[in-house]
Amino acid sequence: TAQPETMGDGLITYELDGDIAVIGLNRPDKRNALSDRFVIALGQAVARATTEARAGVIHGHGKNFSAGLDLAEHSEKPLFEAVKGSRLWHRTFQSIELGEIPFVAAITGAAVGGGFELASSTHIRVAEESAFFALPEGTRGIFVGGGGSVRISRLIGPARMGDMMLTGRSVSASDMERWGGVSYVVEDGTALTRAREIAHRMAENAEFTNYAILNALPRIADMSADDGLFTEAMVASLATMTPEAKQRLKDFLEKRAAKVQAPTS
Ligand code: 1HE
Repeated sequence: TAQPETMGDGLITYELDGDIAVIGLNRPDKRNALSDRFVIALGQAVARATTEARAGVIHGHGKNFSAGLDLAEHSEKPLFEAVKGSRLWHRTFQSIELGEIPFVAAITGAAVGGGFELASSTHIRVAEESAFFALPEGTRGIFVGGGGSVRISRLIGPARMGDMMLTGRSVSASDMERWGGVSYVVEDGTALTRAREIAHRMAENAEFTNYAILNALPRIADMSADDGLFTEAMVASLATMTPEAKQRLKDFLEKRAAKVQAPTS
């Protein structure tokens, strides 16, 4: 394991741990509030991880994942700058969601507003018991601008998202799990460790399959059923043609590959 280094004037920590990249949001004094510079640095770290690693983790230094949009910076913005800011977030988060390697978010403390939007662009969310989620845009007189109206809405449903935005209430990790917004709730102090384990596991998959999971699944979800099934047949057949698939299928048939195990918990 290499020592973590910093990127973006210290806003990001970056560590390569075998096949996985661990990206840390590193502005704990402002609860990892996301300025434009911060989002640009995150995008650079994601691009780097994509060339160096087979899976990634995103976590927050300090007690919180992220307090969302940097409200100090946002309040100064003229209209068109706000549009461009939102589109920067869209590009950056899309480079995660529809990228080349899967990411896990390790969520501690607050995942609020844009912080929840960032988490919703990753592929798996691990939250500590004391983590909480909120969309206080209504309270602040603004609106989600980091892709939340699409991603959070699809994850937990527009009615629940609307409730969170209308009431500004905090939702616990266990309620968010029930809503489908997080996949794992873990003991406090263990989210990063669990996220790393999951990332290492994902990194062992065939690269093309991971790529297809990231890029085919959300697109097929947007298609008609008939178009989706046709696309699925094409992607499935392409995957089977890769040398990795041929080797892995052979390994299974010759009893060299791990079997699927019954769940442990
Ligand atoms: C910030 C931000 C921020 C904290 N922008 N500076 N997001 C919000 O509406 C959430 C606003 N933040 C909070 O509700 C709380 O800070 C937390 C629940 C996240 C954490 O509470 P706590 O008690 O640990 O920290 P704190 O004392 O409130 O904040 C510490 C410092 O961080 C303080 O600055 P200081 O100079 O007085 O030390 C805060 O001002 C600063 N800080 N959050 C700027 N968000 C693309 S569109 C997305 C739209 C949104 O994301 S809307 C949601 C915005």
